[in-house]
Amino acid sequence: MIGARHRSTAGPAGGALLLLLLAAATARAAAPAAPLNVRTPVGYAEKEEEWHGEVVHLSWKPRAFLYKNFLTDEECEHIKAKATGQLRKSSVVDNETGEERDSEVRTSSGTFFDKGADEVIARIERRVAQVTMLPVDNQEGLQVLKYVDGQKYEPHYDYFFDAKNQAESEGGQRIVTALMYLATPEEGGETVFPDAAVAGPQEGLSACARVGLANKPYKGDMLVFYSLTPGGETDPSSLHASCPTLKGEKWSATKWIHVSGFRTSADVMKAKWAGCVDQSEHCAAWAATGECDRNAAYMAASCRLACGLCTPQAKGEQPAPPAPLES
Ligand SMILES: O=C(O)CCC(=O)C(=O)O
Repeated sequence: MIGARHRSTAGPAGGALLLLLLAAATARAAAPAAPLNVRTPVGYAEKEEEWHGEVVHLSWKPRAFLYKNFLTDEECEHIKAKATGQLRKSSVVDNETGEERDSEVRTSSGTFFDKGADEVIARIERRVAQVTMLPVDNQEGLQVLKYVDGQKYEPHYDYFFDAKNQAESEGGQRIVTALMYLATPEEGGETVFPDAAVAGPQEGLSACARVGLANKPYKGDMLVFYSLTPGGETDPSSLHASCPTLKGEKWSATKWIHVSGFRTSADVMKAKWAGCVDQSEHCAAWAATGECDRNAAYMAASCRLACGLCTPQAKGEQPAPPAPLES
């Protein structure tokens, strides 16, 4: 109705305005799109932990970016060594039940590490949070995968179809995947988006990767892509696969990031740590700079774990009594 009233009162001046607007829209439509595959240096690097380096914008559909040399050689080797010995055949999530099950769609082997499993992993998690601009709280634990001898993961989405995995305590839907490469396979192993709107450069790709947009794994690089559109809808163009690793080894470490805190709600944490929890992800950093003494009352209420005022206990056990506070 509002639109109809506008049209009937437009008159000659309104018509001229309409023509101007149309001309402007046409000019905008004709403007060249920003080029893809350009390496852009980003980052601040003012603090020791801040990452700076080159980011390559790969595509808008899906929204995909490549962070060059995101991990150091030592970090890649550390994760592989830690995972070796606990690798198991990878499973998939059943779209209806949300339960894990075996499938020939995915033939790699892999393992998971809890968040903050060690200092190296915790540092990488903070770096991933920095560049994705989403808190560590929203990340799942680190998934490590190894592919050899033609192993692959056929096209799939990282967003969930079942209700269980989108529950509030699970952080809701997955929004971003941060896929870090821990090795450079000699042949194959590309991450491919068969339904991407643009095709990237094809040189050096295996046959599987010549459909849609592909990224060739290089040790240390991180591929970041979005499962949700900026409007919060699931994005079907994020369909992706790991092409068969034909020669050499492919290793990857994945961070799936949710729209809100993953298994960090107060209830879940309380059950896990029997009340011995930090209320803020900054507690450890505050404690390290002396806030437990300087700001004792606040820290005793909000950062009991980081200030060492209690001991985490398994569910059902009694937490240790808090140490007396210095005034
Ligand atoms: O390893 C890859 O390139 C893709 C891995 C993947 O699709 C996944 O773990 O969801």
